[in-house]
Amino acid sequence: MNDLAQLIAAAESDFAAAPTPAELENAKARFLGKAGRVTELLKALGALPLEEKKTRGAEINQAKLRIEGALNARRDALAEAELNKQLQAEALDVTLPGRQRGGGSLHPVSRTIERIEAIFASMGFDVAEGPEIETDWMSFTALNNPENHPARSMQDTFYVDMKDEQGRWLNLRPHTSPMQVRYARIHAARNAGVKPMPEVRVIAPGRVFRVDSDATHSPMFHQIEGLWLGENVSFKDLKVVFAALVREFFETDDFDVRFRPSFFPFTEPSAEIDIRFGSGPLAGKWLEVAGSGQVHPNVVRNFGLDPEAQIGFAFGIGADRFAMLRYGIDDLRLMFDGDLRFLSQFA
Ligand code: 2NL
Repeated sequence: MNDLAQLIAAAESDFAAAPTPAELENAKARFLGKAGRVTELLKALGALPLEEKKTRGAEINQAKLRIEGALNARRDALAEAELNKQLQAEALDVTLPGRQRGGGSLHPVSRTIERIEAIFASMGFDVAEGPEIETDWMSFTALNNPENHPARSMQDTFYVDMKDEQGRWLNLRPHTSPMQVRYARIHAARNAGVKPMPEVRVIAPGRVFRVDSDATHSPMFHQIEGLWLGENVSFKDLKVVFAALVREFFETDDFDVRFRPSFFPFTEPSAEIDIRFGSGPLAGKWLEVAGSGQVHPNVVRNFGLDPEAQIGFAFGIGADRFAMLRYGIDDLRLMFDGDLRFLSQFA
């Protein structure tokens, strides 16, 4: 091997041994720099006779090209290794599942209210929602509660320490009837003089509030009240409507409905509605599921309607109770604890 071949081999092995670009540049300087071995050989040419200078010069230039080639190859290899290292460090695992967003679902009471709304809508009932803070007149007076009625007391009703623009004391509604009063009054005003007066058919679902808290009572619960007024609406219609509700909501034909005499200030006569399933987990037991009655003439008058012309029924059901019966929930408190282990069962 001549000296130039050795030089090339030495450069190639030095370049190959350089682990970083900086060390590669140092190795380059040893061969191609100002005081490098190739440069020294070129400088030495000057001392040679002309003919030798030509051949030797050409040979050195060949060697220089080989060394430069080796240098560039090593540069490329180091750059590629560096790039690969970086790509590896920043690599994305595109097969990694994304972060999941919690699935969210409706609360069993919301589901119950939505289903009951749909059932009543199919029977031509409107759905009316409105204020949870009401006046005494809306919560009690319009509904024929005497001034001294116990339901108005601090023990039963939450009062708000605030008056409205007209200076009337406010309360958290103890039932959704005020919304039906609002609805019926708007209906009466809008249809004043219209003959025959169109029927009122409405349900009012929503939160209601009473001073009551134990295993079976919550200070906040959900009620759905219904109201149907017309020229000739009777208890027979109430029974048909209620049976349709039970049939659709519980998805069974196998039940009985009974009315039991009762008392409410806003209805006369009044009745509790009981149902009894013939099969399933609740079979055989009479269950009290609603209060109801023929709307009291004083209440019809407070709607702005003529009690001689408009007659009908109202009822109130506990939405929480319906949800518990439907889903087999045995503790009311589960409904309002917000425990996801319970709630996710309804997803
Ligand atoms: C109950 C009792 C009832 C009503 C609610 C009502 C509403 C108006 C007029 C007349 Cl606007 N009545 N609602 C009537 C009878 C009973 O609910 O204990 N529900 C769980």
